[in-house]
Amino acid sequence: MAKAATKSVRKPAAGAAAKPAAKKAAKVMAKAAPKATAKAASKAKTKPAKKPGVKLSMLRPSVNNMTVRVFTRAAGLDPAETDAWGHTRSPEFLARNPAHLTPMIEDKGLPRGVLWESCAIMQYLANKHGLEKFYPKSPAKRAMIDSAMFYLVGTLYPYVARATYPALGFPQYAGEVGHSDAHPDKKSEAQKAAMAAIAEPLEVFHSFFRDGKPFIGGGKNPSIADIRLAATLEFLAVVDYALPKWAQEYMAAVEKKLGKAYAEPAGDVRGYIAHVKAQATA
Ligand SMILES: N[C@@H](CCC(=O)N[C@@H](CS)C(=O)NCC(=O)O)C(=O)O
Repeated sequence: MAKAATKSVRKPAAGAAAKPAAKKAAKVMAKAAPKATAKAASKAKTKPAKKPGVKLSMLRPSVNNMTVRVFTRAAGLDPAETDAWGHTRSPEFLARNPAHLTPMIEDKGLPRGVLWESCAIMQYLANKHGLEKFYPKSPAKRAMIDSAMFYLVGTLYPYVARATYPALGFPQYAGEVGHSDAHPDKKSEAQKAAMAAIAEPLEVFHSFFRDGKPFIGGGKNPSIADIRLAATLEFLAVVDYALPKWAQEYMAAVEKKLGKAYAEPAGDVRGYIAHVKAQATA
């Protein structure tokens, strides 16, 4: 999402919808607690300390943000999230982050105190906390993850943005037909061309990067590149893009492996898509 998107669209209702279920779950947990044995309690005490929390500024409907929200949860980094909706161009935000982009993390160890770009954030946090499960250390394996992520951000994502942003109500990038005063037919043509162009890079992720394995990089678990890809594909639901069977199964496999860490942030994106679709048909 770019530019004034934060002003032109409303917040999704997904968070609110998820609350009763969370309350119910908390109740069930509280009921079960007294049954825990002393043995279990002492075991819990010896559990390794939780990794420090990550200060994250984010926008709920965005898949760029969903990427880091999923990763921090899956990695047990306990994100302390601030909703930046409507604040990304405030003088305070711009003073720290002149690119006005989210996701953005704050960390004293960083030369400028903040870091944006979803992939750079995941790489930094994985490096800092030694999370090899998500970002393998071997240079060759790591290079494949990096290549997949650069290819996604540089090639696949612009097509996804041009195909979905008009339906999402997000502004298009300057210099593109969607951003111009062109006739709506021309804009629709451009949107359809972008949608048609998605198939090729998508297939590259399947045939080259996955290469018959469940996940990019060949591991048993989703890597940071898988989180980035699965989150990106979530947006395509807004234009009813017919994902190939492998991609549907792949997204389900990423979600199954990551569980709530994936489902919770995905719920915000899906809730927003349901909201804009309902508005379009109303
Ligand atoms: N390539 C970046 C894209 C970040 C981006 O476009 N962020 C948008 C939300 S999707 C944003 O924060 N826009 C607010 C603004 O520009 O004011 C990433 O992967 O993090």
